[in-house]
Order: sequence, then structure tokens, then C-alpha cells
Amino acid sequence: MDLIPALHAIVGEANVLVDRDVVATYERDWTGRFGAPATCVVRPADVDEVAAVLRACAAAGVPVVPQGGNTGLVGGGVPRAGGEVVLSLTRLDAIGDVDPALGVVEVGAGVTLGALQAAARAAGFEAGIDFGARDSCTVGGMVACDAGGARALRHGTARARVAGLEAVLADGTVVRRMAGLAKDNAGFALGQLLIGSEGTLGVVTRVLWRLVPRCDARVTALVPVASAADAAALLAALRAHAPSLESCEFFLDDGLSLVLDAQRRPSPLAQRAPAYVLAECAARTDPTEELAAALEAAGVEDALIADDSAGREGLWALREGHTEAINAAGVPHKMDVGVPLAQLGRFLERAPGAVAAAVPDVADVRTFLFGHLGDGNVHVNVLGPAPDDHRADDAVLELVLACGGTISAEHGVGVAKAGWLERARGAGEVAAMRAVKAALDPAGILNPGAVLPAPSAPAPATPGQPTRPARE
Ligand code: 2HG
Ligand code: ZN
Repeated sequence: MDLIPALHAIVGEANVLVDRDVVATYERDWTGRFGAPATCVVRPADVDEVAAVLRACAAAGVPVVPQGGNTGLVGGGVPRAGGEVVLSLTRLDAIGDVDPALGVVEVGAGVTLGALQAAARAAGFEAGIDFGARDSCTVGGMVACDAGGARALRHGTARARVAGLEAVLADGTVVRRMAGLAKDNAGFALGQLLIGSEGTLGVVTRVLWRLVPRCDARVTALVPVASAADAAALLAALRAHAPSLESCEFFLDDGLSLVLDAQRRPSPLAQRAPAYVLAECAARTDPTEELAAALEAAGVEDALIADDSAGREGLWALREGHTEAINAAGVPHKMDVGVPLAQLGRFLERAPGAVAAAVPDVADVRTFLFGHLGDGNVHVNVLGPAPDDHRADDAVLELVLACGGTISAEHGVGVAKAGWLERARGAGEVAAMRAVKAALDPAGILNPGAVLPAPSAPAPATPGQPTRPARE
């Protein structure tokens, strides 16, 4: 049977999208940098339909790219070779009742983070994760790429929130561990293997989400700082004096200017500084004094403090507005890296120069640095080079490895960094990953080209002899 009629028989004709204009919205990623034409978009309603779709695609030998809210930034959720089936999970949007004793809720892969947060809050809990794409990104995508966000400092990444998981393997086998048992060491933890595998080992269909207690008393501070060293000292003081610390973010002055222009508003700060730290404390009772004590210990004299939601949102918009403001200015090259805190100053100081040196022929190259200070997670966004010009990306990733960091902290590897995986993780680890992939998906149906570089990629450069890694 041809694939399209087979898919019609599984999900109904209305849920196999072939109209070019409609399919186009699933084919390109949020940055506009990655994408290729899909055969179709298929929208199953439940786990059985997901399994049947995977079996049909495997039988037809057509690769599948799982997709949630399509808010990914590394090309991991959109077609890349052309001709893939996009498997959209957005119809799996059921939210169960919160179990107050276990502090968990069962959510479908297509539930948005915003909907999960609302359900958690209504039951006296919080989701324990938050980031700017909350109204579009979905639970399946968050788990598949082990998303981080602005509260990972306190609550960990998506991995820490998964109490149970259901997924479909490449051959249509459903694996399910949803009882939420605190202790369960009967055999391999397959769910843990799937978290962060970016849809290459299985398709996440349902998650038992571990909630955190709701903290309604929140206070946020925006602190101008002179250097990365001052930012690190402030983080240390916050950790020491404010046990309610939930977020500690940073951005630089050129990013602030871009965001203020994009949002058409004046700076809320009387004095500008080279960099800014945005810190938030959250507790059951007012954490303002804790925060004030930490700021005093760090010698901070000049900070904007907001304890009401409008004021807090205004400060957060300065940090979260970076992604949209940068996208509005061009097609960005996005590197999402992690560096040890001791290396942060060196990395921030050298990254713009490394980028400029890598693309001397590109006029108006601009490098924006911002991110999650508390996690050593820096978002490097470069405007200027053409979308398929990888020299700036390579220079940044080279620098991050020299600083002892990681090429991917929270966005995933996708296709953007697949060519760098072996340099970052070493040949032995990548061979082990390939063995797992071959065992679970021998035909290579699931998200081929994401995470693991194409087997034909050249051997990795040894340190000191950089070569440009192959791209898919
Ligand atoms: C954030 O922290 C997101 O705002 C997006 O992870 C980062 O746009 C980016 O590079
Ligand atoms: Zn981030």
C-alpha cells in the first residue's frame, strides 16, 4: 500500500496534511535557518495511532521527524533531507488530574508548557520549569530534548521532572512506565535513555510530570554589573544568602539596547552597565529580605526590585525578549553552550572576537550573549553570516571546548551541532550512542541526521588541528 493511503486509514484523511501552504509551517524551524520539504504532516490522536504511523512509515522506508510545538532552535524537529514525514504530536493534548499525594500529573506529549503550568497552579503546584516559548512548546519536545529554562537552577532540567514516561519505538513497540514509583530498579531505565535523545530513539507520547510546590511569593531583581567576575560573585552571594533563589540570568548591554528598541520602551535603569543579572527568589513567604541580604552581601547598591507581577514581568521581558528581538533583526546562528563558571569570563570576553575573526569578510557581524548564569549556560546568537555559513558557529564551539564546556546545554544537538558531537563527546561515546541507535532503530527511520552525525562524516579533528565538521 502507498504511504499516504496507509496514513489515511490510520488517522483519517483530515489528519494527513499535504496542502503545500499548510505543510510549509511544519517544514521550517523557528529560526528560519533549518528545514526541507516534507512528504506530509501526520497528526495522530493517541499512542496507538502513533505506533501504527511508525509501522507504516517503516514499511514504506520513509523517515519520520517527530515534532511538537516547532519551537526548537537546532533543526531537530523539521525535515532536513527532504521527503520525511513530519509526525506532529500536538493532538495528544490530554491533561489528567493532579495526584496531590504523589505530586504528579499525567500529560500528553502535545500539552503546551503553558497549559501544564496552569493545571499545576490550579492544584497548588508548579510545573518546575519555565522558558519563553511556554505557550507553544510541548511536553514531548521538552522531554525529548531535555529542555532547561530559567528555573533549572533550582528544579533541574526536564529530566528531573519525569516521574514516568510512555513512548513508541521505531518498530511501533510501545514502552510504558507510568506508575510513578519512587523506587523502581527492575531492569534498564528506558525512559531515561529516551530523555534528551531528540526523537532519534523513540517518540514520547505521554509523561507523568513531577510537580513542585507552588511558591506565590516572588521577588525579582535586575542588577547592573561591571564584569562576568562581578556576576559570578553576585551568584555566589545569592546562593549563600537566598535559599529561595530560583533563577539567575544574565544579558549584556548591546542585547538590552536591541530588546528595548524592539519593545519600543525606554530603559528602566537610570545607569547603563556592561552586563545585567536578573535574579528571582520564590517562596511560600515573602523572600524580599533574603534577596536584599544577598544583594547587600555582594555589595550591590543599585538594583531594580519588583515584587508585583506587572513589575516582574517587565523585568523578565528584558531577558526573554532577546530571542524575538534578535530574530526580528535577521536569521540568527544560535549556539547554546555551557561553560564552567570559572571559565565564563574568559568565554564571554573571547566569543565576539572569535566570531569576528572567523568571518572577516562578513560586514556587520553582531554577537549577542545572554542566558542562564546560574547554569553556566550561554546563548550565543550571531547575526550577519549567511544561514549556511558555519564558520562563526565553529569558532564558538571550538572556544567552548577549549573552555572545558559543552556544545549543547539545553536546546539539544539537532542538526546544527551533529557534526561536532564526536569532537565534544569523543569517538568511544559516539560509537556507544550509535550502537544504541542501531539496536532500537536498525532501519534509521527515526529523525535521521539529528544528534548523530551521518556515518560518512570525516574523522574528528584532533585538538589543535581544527577542521570544519561535516554537516547534514
Ligand atoms: C532562552 O533562554 C531560550 O531565552 C532561547 O533558551 C535562547 O534564543 C536563544 O538563543
Ligand atoms: Zn535558554
